[in-house]
Amino acid sequence: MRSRIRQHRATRRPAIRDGGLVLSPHWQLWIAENLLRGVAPEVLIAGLVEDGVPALRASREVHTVAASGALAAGHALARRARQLELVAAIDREVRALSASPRDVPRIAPPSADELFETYLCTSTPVLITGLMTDWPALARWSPAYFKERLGDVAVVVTSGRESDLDYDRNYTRHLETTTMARFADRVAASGETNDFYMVSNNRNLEASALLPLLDDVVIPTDYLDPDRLQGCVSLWFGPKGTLTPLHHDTTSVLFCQIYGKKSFRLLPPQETSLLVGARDYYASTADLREGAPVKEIVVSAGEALFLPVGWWHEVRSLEPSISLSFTNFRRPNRFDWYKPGSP
Ligand SMILES: O=C(O)CCC(=O)C(=O)O
Repeated sequence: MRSRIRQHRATRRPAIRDGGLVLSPHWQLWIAENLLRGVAPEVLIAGLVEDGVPALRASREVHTVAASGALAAGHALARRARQLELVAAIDREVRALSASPRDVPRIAPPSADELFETYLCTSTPVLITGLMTDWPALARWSPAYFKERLGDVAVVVTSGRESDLDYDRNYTRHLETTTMARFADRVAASGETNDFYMVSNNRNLEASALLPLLDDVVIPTDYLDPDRLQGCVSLWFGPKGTLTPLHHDTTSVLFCQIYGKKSFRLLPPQETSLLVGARDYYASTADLREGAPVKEIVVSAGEALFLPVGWWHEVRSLEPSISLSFTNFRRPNRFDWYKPGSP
């Protein structure tokens, strides 16, 4: 039973005032949290006594917290949290029954119905091979091609990322305007680095100057609505070594790799409670408990990863890389309210 008690180190010993015991707020929180976790009052009283609080006083404190209105309100929320934890646990156990729980299935292009019914509606990531065989971009795109075709175009990139641990969340502090020629040269000349990267948030495809690039792309119109490209397609261009930290989006994404390779680490939305350090849309793989059901996959040029909304993903480029990501699905795809990392 004691193992269910969350151990708090008291910052100071309980203080005695006016002849009555008034425990520090730290201790009161300890009592309240453990009562909400279902620990019996007697166990908490015994814990306090063990720490030197006289038995009568310990009993009075525990029973006062137990009878408080705030705790009654907390009980309903704690019950709801326990239900959600159980839902996550059953989901985890059922997924673990899969013959290869860590794998992302690799399939030939599914019909739109199959993509939406089998993968979107069950929240299952899937790697689609052969979707892009007729894209001219596959044969053409490279840093040299971008320089030659669009060298004079002004682009926005992120730079100076390595001096900031929180570079992705703080991307507005790292904006730099350059030309496509200068950026392509930088990518071609650099070795492995995470210091500069053209990312989705740079919104370069929202300016008309880069739109001719989309002439090299054959939009899979069964899945995506070609009339809703504006604001729904993003360009990622950078050297080997870029790292997009663990985060989730509020849309599903069709991630198309055109040049180079990237590795993905994926964690289902149901496992968000494993990411104790999650803030806003971001978390860190350093937060991941050992044994967390992370899926890993390498996406090579010509392959597309369908990532259902809410899945946490961390993305590392294994080579100089160019990718496009699309969100204009022919199914509702705005889940802006989904913010499990909010305080
Ligand atoms: O390619 C990357 O670095 C990140 C891609 C990503 O996070 C996305 O498309 O949602």
